Amino acid sequence: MRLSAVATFLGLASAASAHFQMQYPAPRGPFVEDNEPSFCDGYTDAVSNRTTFPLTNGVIKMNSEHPTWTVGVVVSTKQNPTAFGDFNNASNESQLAVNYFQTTGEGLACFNIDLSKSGIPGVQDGANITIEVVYDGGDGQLYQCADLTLSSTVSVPSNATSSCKNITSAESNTTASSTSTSPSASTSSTKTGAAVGSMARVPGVVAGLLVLTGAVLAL
Ligand SMILES: *[C@@H]1O[C@H](CO)[C@@H](O)[C@H](O)[C@H]1NC(C)=O
Ligand SMILES: *[C@@H]1O[C@H](CO)[C@@H](O)[C@H](O)[C@H]1NC(C)=O
Ligand SMILES: *[C@@H]1O[C@H](CO)[C@@H](O)[C@H](O)[C@H]1NC(C)=O
Ligand SMILES: *[C@@H]1O[C@H](CO)[C@@H](O)[C@H](O)[C@H]1NC(C)=O
Ligand SMILES: *[C@@H]1O[C@H](CO)[C@@H](O)[C@H](O)[C@H]1NC(C)=O
Ligand SMILES: *[C@@H]1O[C@H](CO)[C@@H](O)[C@H](O)[C@H]1NC(C)=O
Ligand SMILES: *[C@@H]1O[C@H](CO)[C@@H](O)[C@H](O)[C@H]1NC(C)=O
Ligand SMILES: [Cu+2]
Repeated sequence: MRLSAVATFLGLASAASAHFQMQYPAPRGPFVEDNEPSFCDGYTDAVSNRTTFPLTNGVIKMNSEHPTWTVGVVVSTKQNPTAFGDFNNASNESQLAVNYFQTTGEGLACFNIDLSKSGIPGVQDGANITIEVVYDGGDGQLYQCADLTLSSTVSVPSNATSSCKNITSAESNTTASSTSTSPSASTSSTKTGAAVGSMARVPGVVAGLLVLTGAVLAL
């Protein structure tokens, strides 16, 4: 009984610690793991220290803690988007700048985002926009936001993309933003695999569990 309680706790702990962190552009505030299933990782309001971000040839850098994941990027042109609906257009459909795509691999990943090709009204040089990265690694949709001022003269700082794996196979999907799909629908089949993967990544925990099992049996 004690063992099953410990196993349950460990299961919850390993699931909760496997999320993603946007590293460039900087999110609204420091990553808060428990809030990531909430709008903008729990940061409800836009910040005033916006990142000046390239209108063309932008890049998102992030760290994935799940082995198989789906990601997409939606855009709000409001000065202070405070809810999911602020990322929708007049037809209440999400304004995609990077269409959802699935990829594999944990660790640092970079992908291109060309906002000038998004076709979203108001996305232009000098505009304040907010991007929301929507990620699903098998334990539900997770969100991080960055408040930006777009510029046609800046480019991505070279240190922003250092040591990340280029996963720009998604690029072919960027222009097809009209075919928006729900990320949860495309990843529901990966949930089991992700859960197995996150346990397999913590041999210390598994070893500890075996030691504990041995201890319980010895009593
Ligand atoms: C804005 O300031 C906050 C608080 O100092 C910081 O956490 C955040 O990273 C900054 N954002 C940018 C884009 O510099
Ligand atoms: C963009 O936002 C900043 C504060 O974050 C504000 O000072 C500035 O006036 C805004 N620019 C536009 C074009 O709305
Ligand atoms: C707009 O879509 C969101 C989901 O993205 C939904 O929650 C909301 O009720 C919709 N609003 C209207 C006015 O249809
Ligand atoms: C890049 O370097 C600048 C300082 O030159 C620093 O403020 C920023 O955090 C760095 N960005 C990354 C993604 O390491
Ligand atoms: C990733 O690869 C694509 C295609 O080779 C290239 O166009 C893009 O600039 C690369 N992005 C980064 C961040 O290195
Ligand atoms: C493009 O997006 C669709 C779903 O919208 C996905 O099934 C497909 O795998 C994606 N292709 C690439 C190359 O990412
Ligand atoms: C909203 O976005 C959808 C999907 O991109 C598009 O088909 C629709 O025309 C847009 N509606 C408006 C009013 O811009
Ligand atoms: Cu997770």
